[in-house]
Amino acid sequence: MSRVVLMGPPGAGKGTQAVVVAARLGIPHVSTGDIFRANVTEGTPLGIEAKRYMDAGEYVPDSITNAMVRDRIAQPDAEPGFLLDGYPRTVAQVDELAGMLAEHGTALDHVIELTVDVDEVVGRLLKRAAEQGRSDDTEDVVRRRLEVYFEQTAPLTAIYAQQGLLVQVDGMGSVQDVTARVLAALGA
Ligand code: B4P
Repeated sequence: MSRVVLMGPPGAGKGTQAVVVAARLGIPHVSTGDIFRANVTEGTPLGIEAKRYMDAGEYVPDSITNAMVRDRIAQPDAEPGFLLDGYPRTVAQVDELAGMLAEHGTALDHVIELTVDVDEVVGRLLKRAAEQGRSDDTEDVVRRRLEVYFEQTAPLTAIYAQQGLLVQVDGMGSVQDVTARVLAALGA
């Protein structure tokens, strides 16, 4: 059983690694960013609300995000475990997640933080902007996303370190090299 959180700044490679690692562990990949984007594409009320924040580089409010994750991890496929990609991102989300898991009589097993230089993440996101045109990958929005990350999400690593859950993994280098490091950190 594995309940894993994958953290790191925007562009650290969370989504890229999460797909491969979740498949390898045989657990669902739960990406709050992907769920928001699917709702934006479908034009749901959740998507319309989330898009306002995402396009500005801001976080979607905790109340919306927490309710969405609560529903997702209550699905039967998440019972044996899950890989959370991009959640939690705020202290309130950390507390909410711990509460949700306690209700199921479980807790997190691993928190992996991908560490990458700021210049590298900006370069990766601007490259993706050129290739895929994601509306939150413009230079101004990328800079704002990084500011929000350092203000609101970077402090979470101290919380998980204190709980003895945090393992930092070097996110520089090729996708394959980073995958090997993440799997080694998980003992997989
Ligand atoms: P996310 O979808 O989580 O976006 P992200 O932080 O940019 O990471 P992503 O997974 O897409 O990128 P990756 O690093 O894999 O969030 C988007 C927005 O949703 C947030 O800004 C926020 O508004 C909202 N949101 C999501 N979760 C939320 C929450 N919990 N609370 C509130 N709001 C929330 O990859 C980036 C690029 O790098 C890709 O092009 C990839 O190909 C490339 N890359 C990856 N690894 C590489 C490597 N080793 N070498 C070279 N390139 C690499």
